[in-house]
Amino acid sequence: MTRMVIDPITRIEGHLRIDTENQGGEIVDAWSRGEMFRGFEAVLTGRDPFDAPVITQRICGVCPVSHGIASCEALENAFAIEIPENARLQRNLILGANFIASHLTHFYQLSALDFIRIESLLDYRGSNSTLNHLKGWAEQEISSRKILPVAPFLPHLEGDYPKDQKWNIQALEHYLQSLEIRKESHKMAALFGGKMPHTATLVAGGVTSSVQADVVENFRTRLLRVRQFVDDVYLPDVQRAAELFPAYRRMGAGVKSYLSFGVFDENGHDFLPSGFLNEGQLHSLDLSLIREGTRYSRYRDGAPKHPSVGVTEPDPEKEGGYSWLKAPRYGGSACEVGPLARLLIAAHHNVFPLTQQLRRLGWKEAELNSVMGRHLARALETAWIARRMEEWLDRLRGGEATVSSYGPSLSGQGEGLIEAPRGALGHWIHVEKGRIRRYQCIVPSTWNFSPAGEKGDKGPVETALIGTSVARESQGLEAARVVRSFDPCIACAIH
Ligand code: NFE
Repeated sequence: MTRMVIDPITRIEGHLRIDTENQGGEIVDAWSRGEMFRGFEAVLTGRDPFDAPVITQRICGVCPVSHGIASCEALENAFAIEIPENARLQRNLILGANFIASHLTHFYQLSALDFIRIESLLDYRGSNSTLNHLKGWAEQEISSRKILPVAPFLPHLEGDYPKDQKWNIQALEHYLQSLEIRKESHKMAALFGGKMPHTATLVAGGVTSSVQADVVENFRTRLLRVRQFVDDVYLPDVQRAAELFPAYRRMGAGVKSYLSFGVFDENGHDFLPSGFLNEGQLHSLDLSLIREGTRYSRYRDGAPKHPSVGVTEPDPEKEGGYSWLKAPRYGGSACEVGPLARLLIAAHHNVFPLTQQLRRLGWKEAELNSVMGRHLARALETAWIARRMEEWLDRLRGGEATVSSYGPSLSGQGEGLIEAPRGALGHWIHVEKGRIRRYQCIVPSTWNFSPAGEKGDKGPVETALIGTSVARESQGLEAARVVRSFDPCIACAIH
């Protein structure tokens, strides 16, 4: 038995360490360890509740929109505030643009380098000036220090990269192009959000930006360009990666329990619906079944709690505590959340044509529970949302309200449940005498990267790692590929 430690896991958001025990070149046990505590719940306590959407957006620069909307919804739920249709649509558009930016960044900047042979840069003969610049840099590095690769394609673990030169070069070109497209989607979010990454317009009661025809058309033009890239480049690139790495259509299978809170409110129902999918059976959500435990977390112990009564009391030296993440469970089950969960649940609701899409692409549904399955689900979801965004644009009404008025409220309790790019996100607020008495968040990566639960049951990523073959234990590339397929954000997960 050997111990493998990857610390830090790079090309992710936040501070994650993975420990595994390996036997015969295969992972037989795994520990997911979130490494940095910040304490947003403590920051929020005692403050004006209407500051929460501003403060909670600072949990993360990748998915701030989801935190902002979840926080607004928690306040609206606590104080019975209705929002106008224009606000609902603008929130969908800001969030949709953020989903696109997040998913593109995850594939190209964070994950694709796991599947590209960077040395191919030395044979580049094309006219892309940035790639030629990087090639020159790589040649210098090789002659002086004998090392490759070069920034920004770092760090790069040794392993089984493809020999297909066309793929390697094209993927590097797309890496650079995607930065431009990501910028477009950021600008789209800023058109209604005021600025990005942390928007200025999300408030309890709606969105403070009015609907202007030139802004709508500006958004539409950028959306067209983004859609073209997603359909013609991103989705085919994911397909090609899956062809080049067929073993990863089996590797990294997770817990087979999927959770979604539902997202993109279309006047009472969600475009991507909520649900709990367990062993192929879809159940409607019962939020009272959520508990967060801390048995193996660096927090003071106690029975697992519903987030409406949750507490966050750090205990850095706790015996047995190996992560700063808590351990959320739904009805006692560890759940995978994120694009794969959303698409499977949407397919079970018959609102996403998964079977047709998979047939078109040559996939079997059973292959989705894998590293490549998660990448494919993310790309399919991006295309699906981007298409729907045109309809949300069409439904905006100039001259009509975007925010509702409401009187001051001094007490209440509420929850805001939404999907962030990485999965199910919940904010729970308790207000007393005009101040926040308690605030708790359960965040997508907390579900996915959870440490063991009360009974020692492993979290979703820990489960997905077990059974993974590792060719070079000093590198751990295969484990890193499994981990990155979940798109970790440990800044969010610990908050
Ligand atoms: Ni920091 Fe986030 C998303 C949220 S994370 S990126 O998506 O909420 O797990």
